[in-house]
Amino acid sequence: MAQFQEVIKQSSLHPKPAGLVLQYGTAGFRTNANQLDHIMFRMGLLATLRSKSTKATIGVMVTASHNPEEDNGVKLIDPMGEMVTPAWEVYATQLANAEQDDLLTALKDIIEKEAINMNQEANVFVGKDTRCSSASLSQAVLDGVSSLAGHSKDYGLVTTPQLHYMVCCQNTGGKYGEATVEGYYNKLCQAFIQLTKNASNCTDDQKHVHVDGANGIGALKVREMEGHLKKKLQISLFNDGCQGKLNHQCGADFVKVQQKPPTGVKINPGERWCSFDGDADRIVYYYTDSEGQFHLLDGDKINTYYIAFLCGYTGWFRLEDSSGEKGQMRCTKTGVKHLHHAAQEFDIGVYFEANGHGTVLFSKAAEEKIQLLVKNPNTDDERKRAALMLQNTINVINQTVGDAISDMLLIEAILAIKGMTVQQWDAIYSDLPNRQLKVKVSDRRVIDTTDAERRAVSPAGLQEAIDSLVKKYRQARSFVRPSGTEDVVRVYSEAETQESADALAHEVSLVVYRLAGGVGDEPKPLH
Ligand code: G16
Repeated sequence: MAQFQEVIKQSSLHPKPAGLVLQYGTAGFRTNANQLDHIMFRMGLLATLRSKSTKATIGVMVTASHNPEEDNGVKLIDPMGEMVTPAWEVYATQLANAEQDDLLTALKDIIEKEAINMNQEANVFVGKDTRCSSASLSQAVLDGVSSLAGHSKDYGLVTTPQLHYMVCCQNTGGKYGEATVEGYYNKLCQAFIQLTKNASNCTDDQKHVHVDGANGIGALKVREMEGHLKKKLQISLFNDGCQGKLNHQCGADFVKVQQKPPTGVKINPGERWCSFDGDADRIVYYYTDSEGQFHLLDGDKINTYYIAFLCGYTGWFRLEDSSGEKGQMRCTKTGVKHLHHAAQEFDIGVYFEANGHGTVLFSKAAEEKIQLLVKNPNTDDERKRAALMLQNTINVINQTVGDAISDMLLIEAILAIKGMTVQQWDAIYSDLPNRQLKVKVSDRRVIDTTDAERRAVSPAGLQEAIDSLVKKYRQARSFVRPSGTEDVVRVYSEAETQESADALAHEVSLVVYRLAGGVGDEPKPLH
């Protein structure tokens, strides 16, 4: 067919290495950048089909997030700014793995299954992170879009959450905001300034935060945003990409997993620090105390802090669910896409992964109720103040996905409003000592889990072995799961002391190594 001639021509410039098979993981395709050119071209094709099918703008972000600089990857964004729906993840894998001669058949298969009208217009927004490989890979996405006669807008260097935001703004006709980077800064920063304007308890010292930008796109974007904050927040930026390597010995993943500050920075007691990851969709906070002890405030601490803050204002609105309960907890498997959907079921859904990826969702009904209270002249002063506080909170938050910049602004605003130090926030509860390790195995898919990845169902004997190891330690738990972004199995353990948590993590790693086909040397003890 004539309409596919351009696809045939262009795809020969982005050929698939024969036999290469890649899976759409937790957050898209991710592997060494050298293997991704054909994937990018094909994701450009798929995004164009998705756009025709939904009659809406679709996003394609070129990034491998927290992975090393040599890797790259792609995340597909659906019309409301959420991750692409699971049925299309399956299409993504099929299209990515079709051999060169079978590409058109795979494409037509999707068109047929989804009954796509090929005369429908298509619009795709494309963004990329700062990796060297991102420029040519995002060009491959654009080639894919144009070969199916789709329209594209290239946002160039943006954070992943910024691209999610643009897609949502575009598809809501501007109701969510203006689909420009400038519009994003204006919306978030104005809301931050409003939120903090009556924060009289806040000292100048408290308006100062230190940011580790992971040598990535987040650093560039914090620099761009600073002016919009009108000196209401002072930001000292480290790992801004001028010298260091992306995610290397720095960034949210390094700080969370290693439980130490980024290498090469000096943290004075009392200073408040945060780290972004490589595409700025995760954030963790930390500080050191007067004894030089490092303290981490991860996604769990941010989650509980948000909930405590919101509960202080939502009491006015009776936003309990139909069973009359005020709050409910839900656990899902790893991946913000799972958390996001669970959170959508609530009036206010707060979700975070411990790695610092999370946000807050407000239902339409909740937002309308809040707006009505703000506008209603009969609302008494106390209620109006609470409603305004919530309205500004909504505007600081990027509801489409976890966003390090937006989360940082909200956390800073809450600290200012409450006149709290990071130490006081940390003191709300104590984490049990814990440890995360990874084990290389020949095929991570041999590990299968259930109960939101808290129990392993295969290989046989693994869960029983974990259970008996856990019994050896006080207050202990341990979980294993295949990574969705790297070729490894992740091991988590916690216990009453750090020594116990470390010993348990090591013993569980050994079991994984032996039962799940470990490769390379056996895991060594941590001490
Ligand atoms: C992606 C997902 C996160 C998830 C992480 C897990 O993060 O977006 O929700 O927590 O993968 O990775 P793994 O399974 O390897 O631990 P990101 O920030 O890398 O896109």
